[in-house]
Amino acid sequence: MSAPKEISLKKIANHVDEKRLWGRLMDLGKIGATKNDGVCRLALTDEEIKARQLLIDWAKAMGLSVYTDAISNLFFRYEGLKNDEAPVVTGSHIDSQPTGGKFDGAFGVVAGFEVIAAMQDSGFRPQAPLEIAVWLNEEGSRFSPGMMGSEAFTSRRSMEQILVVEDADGVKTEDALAQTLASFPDIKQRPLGFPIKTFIEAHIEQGPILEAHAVSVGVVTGIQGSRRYRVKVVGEDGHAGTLPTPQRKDALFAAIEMIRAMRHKFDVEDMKYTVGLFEVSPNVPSVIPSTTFFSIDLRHPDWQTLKDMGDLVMTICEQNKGPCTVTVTEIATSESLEFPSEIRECISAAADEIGIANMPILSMAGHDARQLHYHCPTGMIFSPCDGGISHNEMENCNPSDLAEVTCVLAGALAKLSG
Ligand code: HGY
Ligand code: MN
Ligand code: MN
Repeated sequence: MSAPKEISLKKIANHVDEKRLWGRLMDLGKIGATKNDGVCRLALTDEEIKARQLLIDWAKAMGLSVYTDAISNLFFRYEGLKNDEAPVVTGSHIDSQPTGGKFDGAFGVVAGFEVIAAMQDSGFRPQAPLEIAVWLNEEGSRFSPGMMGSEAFTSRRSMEQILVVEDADGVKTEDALAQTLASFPDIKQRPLGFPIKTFIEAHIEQGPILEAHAVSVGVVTGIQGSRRYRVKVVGEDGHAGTLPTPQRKDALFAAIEMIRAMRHKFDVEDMKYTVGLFEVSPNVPSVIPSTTFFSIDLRHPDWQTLKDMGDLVMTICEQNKGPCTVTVTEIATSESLEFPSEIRECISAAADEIGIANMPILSMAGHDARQLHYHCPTGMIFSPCDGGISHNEMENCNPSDLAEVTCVLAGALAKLSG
């Protein structure tokens, strides 16, 4: 199939098929579907293996070659006219939160398939090869912290550090990973960290801004910083009825004081403070809790503010520990970042050329693009989602918004692939 000399981005975009895009999203959403119309497809589970197989079937039907790597990232390759060049890559993740939606991550992967299908239908063959990446465990809801696939690929976290991580049942990442890789013995493995020309991730905004502006395409300027902690408070088990209050070492009440004190301290503009994971032991009605373990997720667009505030976590926990002991561990630190202006301009120019309204927007959520940013020129394109709702089974999108983002993605990838 030879590429015509010149092809307009509009011609590729005109071959983006909204129904095919939506149909694939719904088919993928059936894998791990919950009764509340959401998705629970945790990393390295049987559901995710089924989802991988679905993508591989799509890829083979489209004549794409399939690759993986030591961390089980998946890559689907559309050959270009110059295959010795580094590929232009798009994609995202297919793992979800336990009460996730059908679009977080999945849209970026399915949009990649739609872009290649539209290029094939329009007769466009890119200069550099084009690949769809599926990064392992972006969410980190089973094996934490997340972004394991993109961090291992970019060497921002070592395989050794990743493989020892255990889930709540004590299953090691190493063992779950081996099981997933063994499910696809015929897929060729490539080394981690191969050169990439450009990476563009399409994703839902997971916030209310695009919807509020009635704009269907967000050209992402960057990603706000985040700091993630785990706090362990240790007191002493005791009898709920007999132990006098002054003698108690109540790890639950100490944790509550810490969490409240931080909530007060972090109540500043644009700061996002979340305690999402909370464990109590022995977690029975008539025993004073001896141990609590909880997460802190702290985010802010301004890195200095986040640095200053995050540095107070340890002090505030110490100040509120009472008769207990407390251990604070920072498990992930991600500085605020700005995507290169030439990538952002390429995306908005593609949108303008195709005739789709777009606006700049900062990402409040974390994405694999954060890691790729340190590996190659990287950018993101956002779609609105209903009410900005995400990490929630109610997550929903408008098919035409997703199609418009996919048109812009196709245009940008065509331009970037030369
Ligand atoms: O937490 C995040 O920002 C991402 O959605 N996992
Ligand atoms: Mn995501
Ligand atoms: Mn998410």
